[in-house]
Amino acid sequence: MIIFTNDNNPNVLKLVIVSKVKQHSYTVKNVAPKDSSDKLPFLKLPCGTKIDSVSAAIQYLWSNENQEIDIFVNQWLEWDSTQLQPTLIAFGSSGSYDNSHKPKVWSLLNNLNLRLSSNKFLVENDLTTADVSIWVTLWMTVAATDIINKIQTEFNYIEEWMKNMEQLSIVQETLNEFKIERGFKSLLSMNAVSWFPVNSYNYEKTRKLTNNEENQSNASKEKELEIITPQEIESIKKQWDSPTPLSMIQPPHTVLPKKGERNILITSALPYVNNVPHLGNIIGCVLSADIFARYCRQKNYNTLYISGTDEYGTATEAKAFQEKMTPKEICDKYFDIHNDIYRWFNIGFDYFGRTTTTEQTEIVQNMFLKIKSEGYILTDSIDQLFCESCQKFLADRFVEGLCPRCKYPDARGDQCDGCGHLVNATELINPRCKICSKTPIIRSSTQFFLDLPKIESKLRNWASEVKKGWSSVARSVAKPWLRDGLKPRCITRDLKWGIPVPLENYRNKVFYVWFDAPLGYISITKKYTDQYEQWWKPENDVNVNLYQFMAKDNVPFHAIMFPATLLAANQNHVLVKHIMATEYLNYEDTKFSKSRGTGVFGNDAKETNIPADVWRFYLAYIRPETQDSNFNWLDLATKVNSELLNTFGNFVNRALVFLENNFASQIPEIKLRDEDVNLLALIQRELTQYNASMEEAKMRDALRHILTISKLGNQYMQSQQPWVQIKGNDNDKQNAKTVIGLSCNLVCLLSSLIAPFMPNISRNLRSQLGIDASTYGYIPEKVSILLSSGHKVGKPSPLFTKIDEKQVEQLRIKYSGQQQNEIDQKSESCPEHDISSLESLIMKQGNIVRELKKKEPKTVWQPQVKILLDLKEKLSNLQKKK
Ligand code: B3M
Ligand code: ZN
Repeated sequence: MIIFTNDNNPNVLKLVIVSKVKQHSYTVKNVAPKDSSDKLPFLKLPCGTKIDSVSAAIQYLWSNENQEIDIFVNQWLEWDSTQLQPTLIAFGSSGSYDNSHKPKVWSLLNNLNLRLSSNKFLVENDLTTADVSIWVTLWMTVAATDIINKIQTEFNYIEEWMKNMEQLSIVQETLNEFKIERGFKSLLSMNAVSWFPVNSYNYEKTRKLTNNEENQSNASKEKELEIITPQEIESIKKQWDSPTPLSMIQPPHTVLPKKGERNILITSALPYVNNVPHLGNIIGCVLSADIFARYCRQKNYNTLYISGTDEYGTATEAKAFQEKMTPKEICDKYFDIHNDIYRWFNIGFDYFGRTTTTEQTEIVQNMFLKIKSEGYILTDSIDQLFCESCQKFLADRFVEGLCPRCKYPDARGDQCDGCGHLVNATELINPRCKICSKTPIIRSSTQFFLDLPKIESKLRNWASEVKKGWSSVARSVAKPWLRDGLKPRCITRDLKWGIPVPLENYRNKVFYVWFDAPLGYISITKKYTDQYEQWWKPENDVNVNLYQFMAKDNVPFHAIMFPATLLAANQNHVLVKHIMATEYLNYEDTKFSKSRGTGVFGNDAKETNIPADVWRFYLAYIRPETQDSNFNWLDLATKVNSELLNTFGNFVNRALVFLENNFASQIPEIKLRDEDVNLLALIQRELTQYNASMEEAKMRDALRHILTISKLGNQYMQSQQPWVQIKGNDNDKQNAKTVIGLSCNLVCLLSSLIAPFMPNISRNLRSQLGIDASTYGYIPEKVSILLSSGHKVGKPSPLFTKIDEKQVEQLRIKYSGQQQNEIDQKSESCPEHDISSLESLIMKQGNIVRELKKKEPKTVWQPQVKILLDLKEKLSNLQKKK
């Protein structure tokens, strides 16, 4: 385990002390705040997972058996991170103590003292993480003499507890090791990197800074604090009461693009029917596209979301062969499987179709003839592997052999699982037919080619214009294709399962699946509406924006081949503007594998008892947007419990319950004070960034902004304490009204912002809010009043249930697979990184060498020996690394 921290950050002590108490081995690494995109300190587990909430990390390290104790410990940890630390930071992080914060500090200390008056430790009579956490916060940050005096004179229980804590030998040892400077410096270090958005607690101070010339000259101080500008304040004051915001329009039965409006056409890659999709497939395309589509609909854009199954090609034939069914039966079976899974995940396609339709055949054949008439089709004779014993040409997937690059013995005819490179079936060494295991021969036949070199300059011009709208993965995959020049691409095959080539003498050939599949987007749209051409060939003055979601291995086909096809047809088709490609999702640091039973597949998800919305949340949270990411069960539990339950759910529930108990569920009158306006200014920032992220389909970021809004809301309630104010004088009472009215308005905003991610939760929340739950609400640009005073709210109830760590551990075991025993069959793991598969490769290669040596001359077996030696060297390198 590695603990990352910045210099002099006392929070690191919490992690270290708890690690020591629980005897974990760990190392500590120092990083500068500017070099870390994560909050500091954070804990990095051996599996690579980072836990960047100090509270969550120490709980993880402690992992208590007793659930009941956990709840109280949780409360105190939350108290530390949402109250004590922020208050102390506000009190001292500007480099001097600000007395105006003292009353708040006293009141917090008073709570703590009261608690300790009846217990030796915070929870029961045993040391817990709560003691460690709160003690570190207090001891490190409180160096002001008047606080120390106050503790000594008035808060004796705290004093005694602090002494006890300090005398623990582990604590002594850790303090000696770290020598962290107490007081201002600690506060500053925490302030620079802390978990909570500190600006909300500094806003009063910030205002003073902007107004005060003297302070303004102190540039370094200003950098520490985020300044809310007078313009921001002004805008909030203006926009808050502005007339009723727009509402979400229910889309018509058939959505068509309109002139002068924003028209968004969304596709997600069409999954093959040879598999059950796993979580990585789901977030890679259909779910990402769905979140985006839902957002677009909540913006009142004319939005059409199309997908379906990709049913032709050898993937289907291979599966049919394996399952002893006809290709058609396989398609029907797997169409239903995919369809059911996506429905369960609440993927709201406008149409989920298939490619084996008459519409598809017609569109593909016409497209081919049109391209041919435009002069973009070539013929050439190509070599293919032909199995004489099966009497058929072997599709790429029906041959295996030795990879010409890395010598992996079971490379497929299209790609090598050993080195990942594309392979030409005819280049395989010692090829064998997968059906009968005999050695195929090379036979040539005539095929049709798309003349990519001829269309290249048009394609390049188009790409240079639009590729700024592609995700970074998409750009980097497409780049070498455009840079290195294109070659003619074969688009037909000698197979049976496919769309026949519509030319006399060629009727026994079919189109290559990657030629027909992307045209599926168009034919599926035709299934949705016979006016499909309005989307795909819009009138000149109608602007259609095409967004295509996919995993990165599909990028070349969407960035090069499909646009080239459409350009060659010369019919003014809509070309993709936004290629939204994702990297890969790993499962518990390994690959998903159906054959090994590793990972959660679509049909497993519903059996876990975890609601679809929670799956959607977590998958969006870890979406591999810019780099490969990892699914981890413990992380799922932590994120759900801390972010959804303790942050989002807690804020929502607190606000609504308080309203119910104190105002008979009616929104009271809101009279904005400075602190309310400041809060709204911070919310406005998050909302602006949420919108910007969503427009670029950066959902992972957008989700973070939602959570920050609820964090700000929580902190606001915590610092304003409406439960105290409501008992005060008239002025206090009005403050309580404002605080709760405002909070409920934030809840209402959140109900819309969360809807693309968690549609069911959004509906539930909207009915609790007593607002129209038949729509998810319009997503506004500007923060303004959504629930005005007098609005009657419904009955509050908790939105989420806690995910129990024991349950999660069971699920982790359940889906961890039968491990290595299938690895020497066709391995999906990378043999170069895996000792046991390397060993099995070496064994196989050894057999090959021995066989060859029996009957072949040295010139034949020598290269195979070289391969064997290479493999052995790789193995020994790998073993050294371990
Ligand atoms: N069926 C590949 C895949 O599922 C392919 C995508 C087609 S998109 C037109 O990865
Ligand atoms: Zn290879």
